[in-house]
Amino acid sequence: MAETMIGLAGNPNCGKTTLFNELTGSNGYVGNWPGVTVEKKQATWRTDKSVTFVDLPGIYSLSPYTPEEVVSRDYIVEERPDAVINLVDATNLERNLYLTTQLLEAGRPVVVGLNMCDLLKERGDVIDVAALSERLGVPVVQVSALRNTNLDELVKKAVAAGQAGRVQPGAKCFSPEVEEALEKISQIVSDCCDANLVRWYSVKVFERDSEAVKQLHLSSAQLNQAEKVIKAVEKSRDDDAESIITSDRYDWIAETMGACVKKAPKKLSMSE
Ligand code: GDP
Ligand code: K
Ligand code: MG
Repeated sequence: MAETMIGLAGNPNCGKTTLFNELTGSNGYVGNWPGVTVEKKQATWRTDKSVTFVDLPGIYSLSPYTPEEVVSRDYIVEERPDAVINLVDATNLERNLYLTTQLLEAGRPVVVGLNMCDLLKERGDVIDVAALSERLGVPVVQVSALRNTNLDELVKKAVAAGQAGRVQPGAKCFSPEVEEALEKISQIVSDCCDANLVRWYSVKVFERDSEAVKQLHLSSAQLNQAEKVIKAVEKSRDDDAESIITSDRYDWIAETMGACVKKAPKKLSMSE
């Protein structure tokens, strides 16, 4: 079988280390990512040595502000693992999905592992996995890293996604006005990057993410053209481009929570 590289991405405390150790037997090589003191762990799957996992640092976003975020996004966008497993703490789904919406845009096939499903069950909350998968446009598997539940299925889905090499289009999570602006920007960037990264770079250009924009080598005419599109939306929303992107993501996530999560009815305590 061909070698498969799988990146493990997720928020801090979502259970990534527990998953990594369970999958690999923690036989992993531990070192640092080049140029930064951020730990890098990499090891093969116990079940099949042709599958290698890279444990990415815990992050809340793929923005360029911390070494952990930069390491993670450079790894996904530039080193291009075959697939990414996005481990999500299902008991904190709303907060965790913020990173998920960004990973979906990063140009690699994503499979979502809904972790801590044992705790979710205890609470009595129910996530409609099929509806969530439909909305994200990627496979979603309920797992428990701690109890080794469904981990093989999660990895098999990720290996299959990597071998198919089909990249999800990403969630259409922005307001119509922003989507329209991104469409215009995508026409500017599409000649300058891989087809799988057009959505990623369109959002990055809109956010004026200078690290990402640098990689596109746009002409000043192209940059001016993009700037006009961005400024028009900023004027109409009376907000800066980066905040517009963030707030649209959160609106879409709130809608997703409404559509996919049933909270257990609150139990009344004896004193109430
Ligand atoms: P990381 O920061 O993403 O590497 O998270 P860790 O692997 O360190 O896990 C954070 C905490 O969550 C630890 O106390 C784990 O034992 C716990 N944990 C991880 N996965 C699960 C799970 O599936 N169920 C439960 N109940 N706890 C889990
Ligand atoms: K931790
Ligand atoms: Mg960890």
